[in-house]
Amino acid sequence: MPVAGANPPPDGVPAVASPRPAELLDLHPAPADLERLVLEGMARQPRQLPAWLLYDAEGSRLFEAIGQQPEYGLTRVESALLKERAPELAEALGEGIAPAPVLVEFGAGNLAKVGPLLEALQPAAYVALDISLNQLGPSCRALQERHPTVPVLGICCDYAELDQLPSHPLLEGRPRLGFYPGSSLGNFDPPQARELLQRFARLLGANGRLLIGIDQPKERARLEAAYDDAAGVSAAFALNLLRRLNRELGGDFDPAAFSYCAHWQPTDSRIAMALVSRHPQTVTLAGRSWRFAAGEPLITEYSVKYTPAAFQALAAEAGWRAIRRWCDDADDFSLHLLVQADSVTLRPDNAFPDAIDHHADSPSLRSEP
Ligand code: AVI
Repeated sequence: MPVAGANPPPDGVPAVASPRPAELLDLHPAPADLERLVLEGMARQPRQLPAWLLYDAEGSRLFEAIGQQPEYGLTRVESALLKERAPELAEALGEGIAPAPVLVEFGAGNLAKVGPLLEALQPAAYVALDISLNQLGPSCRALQERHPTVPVLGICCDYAELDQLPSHPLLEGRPRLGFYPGSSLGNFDPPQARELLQRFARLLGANGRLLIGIDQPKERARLEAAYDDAAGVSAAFALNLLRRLNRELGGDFDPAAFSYCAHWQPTDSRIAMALVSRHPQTVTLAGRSWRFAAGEPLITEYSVKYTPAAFQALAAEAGWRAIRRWCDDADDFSLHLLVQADSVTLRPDNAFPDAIDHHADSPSLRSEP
């Protein structure tokens, strides 16, 4: 269902900056689905809610603020990689692909990372998938103005549940390249992450490729600080979930009765983020009562960190072949380029199949095949 496009320019004003308005499709889960998912999560032991629920309008704003905290380096490091390496990323991503592809970004958020890639790749269209309609609409319109030659389509949806991309003229008859930045794959447990990568392969179609950002394990103190920053933004982000539940599912959570914590769990190579009940209490949600013991957690998110080898093994289980990796100087974070395992990779002259094998020349950013 189309919900909004950028307003056309007023009469008499030529549309020079943007030849077409960004389009938006709204496939957000219905309130009934939200209630079912929350009830399922509350019945789990420990209680755990889907991470995408964190991203209402306020949650999206707070997540952007997390990206600016000194302790949370992921966003800065990935953005620098994308900016500095855009030409070679685009070349590797689009190598041998014809006609001009559609670039599909999963979990696009505020669309702040894709600019350099759009410039370098010049795809036939850009499709942004995200759960937050509030953020997606203005972000798509702003992006369309900055990149008037690339048609922009926003699709508000839970991309982890999408069986196919909606039919739309921009998506017809074009190869699809995927972009999944931010290490959001880490917010799914490994079996779900494998399924998600398989889903992306189906959504992108035969010969689809995927450029994906993956955060790596590092020292406990750094990780725990990144997910529990001194300014309290990560805590506010998690506590905002309770306000959303109160508002949308008639809950009576008292945010002051929960404390936020983020712990590194080395066995599972993940940060566990939780709201912990400060004392025994009963909460009403979706017309039911839920008892919390003192110290009982409500898991808001996990963030799994993958070494390059662990990620590449997971990708292989999902039918992808990792053909190249870019990382920062400290090797804290990687961008991996994946091709479908049964596809052949063509040299630019399309002469014969080969694995791509480039080497980095920048001292601060590295790449390996
Ligand atoms: C979106 N995602 C990759 C973030 C992460 O790092 O796992 C979510 C986040 N939650 C708290 N801080 C960041």
